[in-house]
Amino acid sequence: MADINKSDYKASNIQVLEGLEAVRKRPAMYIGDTGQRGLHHLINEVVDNSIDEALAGHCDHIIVRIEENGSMTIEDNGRGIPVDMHPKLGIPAVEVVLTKLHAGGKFDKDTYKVSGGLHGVGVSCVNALATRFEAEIHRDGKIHIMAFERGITTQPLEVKGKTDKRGTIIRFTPDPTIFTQTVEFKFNIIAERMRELAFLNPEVTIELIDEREEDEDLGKEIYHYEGGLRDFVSYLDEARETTMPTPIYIEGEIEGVPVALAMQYNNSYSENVHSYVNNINTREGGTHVSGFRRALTRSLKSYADKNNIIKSNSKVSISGEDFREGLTAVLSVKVAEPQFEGQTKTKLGNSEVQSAVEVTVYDQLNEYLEQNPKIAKKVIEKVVLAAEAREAARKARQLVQRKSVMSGGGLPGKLADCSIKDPEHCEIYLVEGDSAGGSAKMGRNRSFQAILPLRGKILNVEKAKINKILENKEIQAMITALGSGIGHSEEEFEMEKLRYHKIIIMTDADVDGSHIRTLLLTFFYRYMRPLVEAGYVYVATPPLYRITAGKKIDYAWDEDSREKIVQELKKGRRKFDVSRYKGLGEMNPDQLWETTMDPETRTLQQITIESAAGADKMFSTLMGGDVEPRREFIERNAKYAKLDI
Ligand code: 0RA
Repeated sequence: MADINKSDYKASNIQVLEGLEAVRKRPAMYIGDTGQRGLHHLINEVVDNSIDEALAGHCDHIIVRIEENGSMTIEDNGRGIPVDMHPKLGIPAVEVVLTKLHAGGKFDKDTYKVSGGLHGVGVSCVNALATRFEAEIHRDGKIHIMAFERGITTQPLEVKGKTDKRGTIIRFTPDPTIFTQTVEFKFNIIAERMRELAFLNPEVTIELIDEREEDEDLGKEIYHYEGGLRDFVSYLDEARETTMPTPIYIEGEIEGVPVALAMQYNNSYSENVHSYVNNINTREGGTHVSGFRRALTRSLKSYADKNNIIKSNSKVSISGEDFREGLTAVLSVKVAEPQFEGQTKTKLGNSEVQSAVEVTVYDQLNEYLEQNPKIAKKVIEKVVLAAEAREAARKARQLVQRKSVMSGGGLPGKLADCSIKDPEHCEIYLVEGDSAGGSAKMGRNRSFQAILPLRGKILNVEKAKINKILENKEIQAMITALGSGIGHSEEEFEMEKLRYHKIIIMTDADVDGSHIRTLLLTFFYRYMRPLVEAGYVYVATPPLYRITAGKKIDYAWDEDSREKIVQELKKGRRKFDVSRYKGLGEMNPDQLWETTMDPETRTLQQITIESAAGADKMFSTLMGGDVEPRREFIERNAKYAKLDI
């Protein structure tokens, strides 16, 4: 089909429209969902193309701008989308890229396309889901423009003047009839991804600008990290004390699989290994992660054996996880045709990648250990300590179990359990303090709501060892009440034994309350992460104010809504009284039920892990030992009242 006549052209055009129509009909199938996550996915879809240009060595600057009117502009200095005629379809290549499904990537196969990504559907989907979409291409000395509305061409490709620049500018306005929940772009959500991309691609500079923000300093961030993965690891460990002066860096390529890794040990007790395939966060791990783990274990073990570091009289047996306690690592591989598996399609399946990573890491880590004997010794001593603590924890865990068996039925005395037993319909409120616990017990619906009062502050789990954590009374009560056990692995954490599918943290709306909430969230994140991943953890939101006018009672959750209610009452010339709730304990059982516990009227905030790296960062900053980064973090994020973890 070398020659395409007019009717063929039309035919291919109709096909194109049908393709994008499918995207508009079932958007969630293409971008995951049509909520906040899907909305922000549109930006990633465009930026991924600019990053592809960078990976191919043609782009080093990307500007992402949230416009004052809420539209998005993404500008890069890549080659520009090709504008010449597509040999087969007889329409400009740019039109193919912007209107044909799955044509988003490159035409050549040499580059590692990001198109295998979470959804990887290409820019055409963004076009389909935008009320307006414009492409401005600077290429071959000319400015070319083309525009669309909901995927339909409204301005065919035309030349609009000369340029001495090169690159692509995409502007789009998300369609509110598709994104019915929200079309508001959130600076923080975009910032997290752009920072991550800048760490993973040290050759690029990414500017993020929020034109809606009046204060110019607050509305602009520039991400550029020459140290790449090393900088990423240092950033993640910013609030931690590290065991080595700089992260270990390993890089190589085996059988066409480029591997890069930065790692370092710190004095915390948790493992933080983040992995990426073609810039996509593989949260469920996969072959690249198992390759890394095997290399780490083998290399450290053989070094310890060779140098007689592990005392022959040491009775503890060291397991794989001991080598990863207090380890922060970022592993990034590029795979030409990635196979993604798992529940969220974020687990790499390609078997050839395991050995590529294992060989690269094993060889270079051995070399590092030989050259840095002092650090090597420190690391191995740490591993032995981890093994000993794990052994102690196992004993403590047995003790908790035995205790719960001895106390008959196994449930903690303070727990007011619900009467039905089907976990799917059961909720447990973790309530701060005995007095609030009392109100909650009286106010609840006892058929499906259980109450566990927690006294005072629980341990700061970021700083404590697992055996200490398990000795803590409040933690023990929580573990026995929930029934699932603790830990990350399947045999340790038993989801099927979980007794409630809603775990609701209910604390006072004050500083202490938020401290306790963060402590609990840290505990869940570190030791019961499957709960957070399953979306079972919630935070209750009690009101801040009660406004009484005669028999009428209103509640307000913030200053603005209080002001609104007060103004209304003033207009109606009614007498009223505003009182501020100092704590949950001040609410009577009915009020607590009505505002905070009744499924019909309450608002629960579901805790999600939006980005594993971001969440980890937040936890270490909020909970870690260093005061300065914590103060900075809170100041930086103060304007975003809600912390998304
Ligand atoms: C198709 C082919 C080529 C580049 C692009 C698309 C491209 C798309 C976007 C979207 C945003 N920025 C972009 N930059 C490039 C290859 C270009 C060539 O071979 O000259």
